Amino acid sequence: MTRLSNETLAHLPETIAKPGYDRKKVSIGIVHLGIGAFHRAHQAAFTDEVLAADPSWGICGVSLRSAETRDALAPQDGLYTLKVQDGAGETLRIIGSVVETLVAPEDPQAVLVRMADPETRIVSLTVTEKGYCHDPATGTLDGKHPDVLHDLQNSDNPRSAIGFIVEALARRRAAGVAAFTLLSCDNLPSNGHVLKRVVSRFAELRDPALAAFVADVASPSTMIDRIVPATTDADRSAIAVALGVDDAWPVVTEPFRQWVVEDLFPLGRPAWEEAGAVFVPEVSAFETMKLRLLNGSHSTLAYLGFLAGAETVAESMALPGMQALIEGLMREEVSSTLPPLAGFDLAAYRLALIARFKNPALRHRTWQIAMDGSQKLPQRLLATIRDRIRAAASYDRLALGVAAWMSYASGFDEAGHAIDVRDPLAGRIAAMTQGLDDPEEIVAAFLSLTEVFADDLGGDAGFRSRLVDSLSRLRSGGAAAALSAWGQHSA
Ligand code: CS2
Repeated sequence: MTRLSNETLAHLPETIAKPGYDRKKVSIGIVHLGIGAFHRAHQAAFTDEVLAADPSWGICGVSLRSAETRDALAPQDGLYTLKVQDGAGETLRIIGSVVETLVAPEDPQAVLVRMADPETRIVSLTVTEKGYCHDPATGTLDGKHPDVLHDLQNSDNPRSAIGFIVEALARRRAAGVAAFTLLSCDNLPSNGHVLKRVVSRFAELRDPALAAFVADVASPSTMIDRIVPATTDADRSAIAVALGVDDAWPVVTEPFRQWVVEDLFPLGRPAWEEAGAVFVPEVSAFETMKLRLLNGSHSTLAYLGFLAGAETVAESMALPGMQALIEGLMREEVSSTLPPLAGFDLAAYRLALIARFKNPALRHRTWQIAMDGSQKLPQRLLATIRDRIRAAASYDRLALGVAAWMSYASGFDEAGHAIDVRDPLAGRIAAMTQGLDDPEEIVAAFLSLTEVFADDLGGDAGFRSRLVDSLSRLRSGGAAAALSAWGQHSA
């Protein structure tokens, strides 16, 4: 079958929405590092909707590792389908905002040239938590990270996002070009501050004069939200039927989307507000709410669901007791820890989250969310637990989520089969827990991971005993039984 491309675009069925601007007039104003499904379903879609007003904000999408996305999108002139679906129906839209795709390991110079180009005014990122080469418990640069060490030695040929950003800024400074705005779109608390902190520290390690230039770079924080499962072959086939042409890398997502951004863009920005983004002076309250309610629940239901045999989030939500557990976790344990958000209806937000998790049209795998737990848990569950301990309040559901992660990350499911654990600490965790059977010993081993728990939680006797209690329940009766006990408890 023919491929989706500029040429075939004109012949697609009428029902499919298409870019409302002339793609030939689009030039690059944004370099995006980490062009995965999330970026393409969220920021690239917002940008697509406002390019007609100003075509100078096209996107150059950079993959920092594999060539897969470029190989799929380049033959399609960067075009791809965005399929939005829930139980009520679906819509298809062709996104045209990505006009160039680069693969960093193949040609780091091409990426640096693009980033140093004066026309590039924003460098945005979705590189996941581990892409920041930081210590998740403190949010500071991990000076011993292999990519950091590599990029300090080879500043001309970096491999990490941080190395690329600092080298591109060095080249702009040398050429007398103003710094671009940095825009972290990852699920980190105060993501703009975290990014600025690691980039500044890296620059300091390179050269103090460069560090002074980097100190002035704008790095607004953002809260970005849309659930985007990995695309499957079944998605590709269904979309090819609807389009009448092949699309090698469509993206499938939910109707909901939210983007709250601090308005700090010295070199300008697209009019994203026209597509529904909200600009605010300070984003952290939104971010804390989203990370603790959405992502904290997501991780909890992913680990428990996976252990109980649920392949997807919707299946996990259907397990007896799960909905009661997640509702209770949000209402009883998380909500009181959130900073006030004037005029915001928290109860409605929680209700909407439950409906989003239950979206029957998305096959969002629990395994996908379970990835990189050591990087995710600090901001999703542990910061909330810290606040609850400080307030002398209970946190049994949150502790069950952390214990479920420990059980999962130890590497074996309830039938004794090996789990494909993807986590930067997977090797260390496996070595540390190998042969251990006693929940007390397993918990003690995990709590020694200071980059995850820091010294305070690692040494908290009450926290330790709750984890031991939850892990013992998970190991003796299984996750399904632990959940249905919660269901009865809350009924
Ligand atoms: C998920 C998030 O994979 C995960 O860890 O919790 O990607 C989640 O779907 C998004 O943050 C939703 O905005």
